[in-house]
Amino acid sequence: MQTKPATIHTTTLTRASTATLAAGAIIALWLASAPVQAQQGHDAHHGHGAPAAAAKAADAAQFAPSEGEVKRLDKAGKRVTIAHGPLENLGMPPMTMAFEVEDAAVVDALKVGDRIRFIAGKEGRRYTARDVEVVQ
Ligand SMILES: [Cu+2]
Repeated sequence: MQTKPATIHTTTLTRASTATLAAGAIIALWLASAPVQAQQGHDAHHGHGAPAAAAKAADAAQFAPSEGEVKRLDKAGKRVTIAHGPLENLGMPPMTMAFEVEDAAVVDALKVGDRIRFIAGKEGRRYTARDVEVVQ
């Protein structure tokens, strides 16, 4: 008569471990996809406890602001040429290069020689500057 309850107990244990394994697999998948989400800038909208904290750290590195000096303005092309310092988030050394901005108004708000802080990004083969602000 004691054999039957013992069998049930074992089955329950097995089910519990399977559930734990499944949950682990889901977290592993979520972590694997996190860097992709960070590049697309969607991480800020997620809130998943500990994994979200890890993603937030990745976000900070991805979106660390860079500094530079405005060298050339191209309003029609919505491009700003910047002599930039090291772009740690893109692994790029200091150099002068053109960045695309979202809006011609960003170009309008700048003058050649302005020292700026901005968030450098890369979309495909294009380099972008977001959140551009003049440093006083
Ligand atoms: Cu560069």
